[in-house]
Order: sequence, then C-alpha cells, then structure tokens
Amino acid sequence: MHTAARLGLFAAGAAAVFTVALVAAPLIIPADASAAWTSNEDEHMDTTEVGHGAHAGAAASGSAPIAAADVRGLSVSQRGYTLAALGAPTAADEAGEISFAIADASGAPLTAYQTAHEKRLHLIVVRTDGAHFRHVHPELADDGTWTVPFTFDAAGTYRVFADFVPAALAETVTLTSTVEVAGAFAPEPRTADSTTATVDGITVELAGDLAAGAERELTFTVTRGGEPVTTLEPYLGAYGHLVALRQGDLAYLHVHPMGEPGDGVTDPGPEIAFMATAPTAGRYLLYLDLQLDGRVLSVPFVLTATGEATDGADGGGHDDEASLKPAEPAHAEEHG
Ligand SMILES: [Cu+2]
Repeated sequence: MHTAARLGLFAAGAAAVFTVALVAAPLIIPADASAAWTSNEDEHMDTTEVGHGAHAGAAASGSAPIAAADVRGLSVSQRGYTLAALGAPTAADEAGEISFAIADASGAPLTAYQTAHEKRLHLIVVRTDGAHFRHVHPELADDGTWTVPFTFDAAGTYRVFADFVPAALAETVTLTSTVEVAGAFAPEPRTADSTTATVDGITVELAGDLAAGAERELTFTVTRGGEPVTTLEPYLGAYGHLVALRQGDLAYLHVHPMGEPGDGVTDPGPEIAFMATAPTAGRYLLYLDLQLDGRVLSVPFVLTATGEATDGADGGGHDDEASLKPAEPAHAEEHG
C-alpha cells in the first residue's frame, strides 16, 4: 500500500519521541541505557514484557533493560502494521460498534497476537480535546476483524488507539486513526491543570509533577468519602493503569504500575505510583484506570510539564525521551 509505505516512513522519522519503560522495583535504569533505547527503534527490548509481573523477578536482578518502545500512537501505520477498515457510529448517541482490522505488511488481516495485560488488544478512544476517554477491549473474529459495541456520547473528532503485540513482532505497536462523530459539538479544552478528580464517588488526587527530560514521581491517592480506599481490585493484572497523552499530538503512553496483585508487596490502595519523564514541556492528559466494587473507572487528570521545550516532531528525538514506569513500592512495603 502506498499510503502505508508513506506513513511508515513518517513513523520512522518520528521515532523515539517517546519511550515507555516499565521497571520492577529494585531496578535502576542507567541513563545511558535509557538513551540507547530511545535511539534504536529496531533493536530495543521486548516490550511485551512491560507490565508483566511474571517478569519482574528477572528484571529485579539489575542491569538488563526491561522494556522500551518507539514513538507510538501517532500514525495509522507503523512497523509494517496498519489500522485498516475502521468503522464506527457516525453520530452521537447512535448505538453501534467500532470495527477494524490490523493489516500486516502484505495487507492481510493480522490474527496472531500476543496477550499483553491480559488482552490481545487494547482500544483507547478519546476526543481530541481530551474529553470522553474510554478504554475497551474488542473481540477478535477468525477473519481478523475486531469489534466492540460502542456508542459515542458526544459529538466531535475522536482518536482511536489500538495497542497490541503482533506475535511475529513480539513488540508493542500502537496505531491510531480518527473518527468524526456528528452532532452538536461542545468543546471541552483542557486549559488548566487538574490534579483532583471524582468519578462515581471515588476521588483520586494526583501528587507530583512532570518535568521535561527529568524523572518525576506521580502518586495517585484514592479515597471515598474522605477515607482511604484499600480495596482496589485487580484490573488487567494490576491495581492501576495509566494512559498518558501529550496535548496537541496525543502521542500515546500506556503504562502500568509496578508490581501486581498478590505479589506480597503491592497494596490494593490507597496509593498507586508511577515514575514519569515528560519528553517536552507542555501539557499532558492523564487517565488512571482502576477497578473498585466490580466497576472500572477512568479518572482524568491534566498536568503541565515544566522545563525547556524541545521539538518533538523533528524526527531526531535525541532529547525527546519520555518514560513512565512504576515507582519503587516503598509505600507498599511500609504498609504491607
Ligand atoms: Cu486495555
């Protein structure tokens, strides 16, 4: 496909703006190793290991980098895979489904996936202003078609992100496309930071900050009625999942906290922590998914990274390193 080829070139050029790394608790990432991940898209480590507690023990031994990813979520085609045949409801409040296929380099629908975070594919849907975030899990048909029932509850332009691991590649690929949804459009631009959010009676407060090119800890504290919530339930193998999008291009990071339920050191709340390095100054849209009382909540935050802005779109990317990984679980051990 000519389009795919061109987009593939684009994707390669934009490489290394973002790197995602998820690291087990005791592991210290050497700065030079981190830089190496961002500078070598083709030879970086197996990102399928991201977030998998089963690998944490091996990771904890020390020097080996655990995971890295190239720039993701900025292109409809990357690494030879293309988000194809995207269908979706065309108007707000119209019940329907989102459907698509992942075409491989030959154009054939991909049917062989590795499971990552308990699913073969994760689909993020969010309006381009950052509102109406959804994280869903489509079903795969034998012919390679993915479908999920879906109703847009508001008009606007949406980005969809398909996050998956092709079995043949064994690395995470995140493809994106847009969906236009008709109806009366009321933009909700994120013009200010927001570090406290309440969804369905659950309040989550974000402590910490982001700084361009510097690692910072983000800690989310979950309360209900002013009381700490310590009964978070495992969701996709973790107590919390963080999706981070850079405002503007919506470059995508999908990260999970360190540790997993039942590992003996990770508490089910009230705190969930990540370490984050923003690639550039500017505003980031964060969405924390957690499960409580059998319900999955997506809690939105907005945070501005301070520091000198760098150009993340020039394809060089040498200064544009980003990582989000779990914090060391000091709090978990203190409580545990
Ligand atoms: Cu998912």
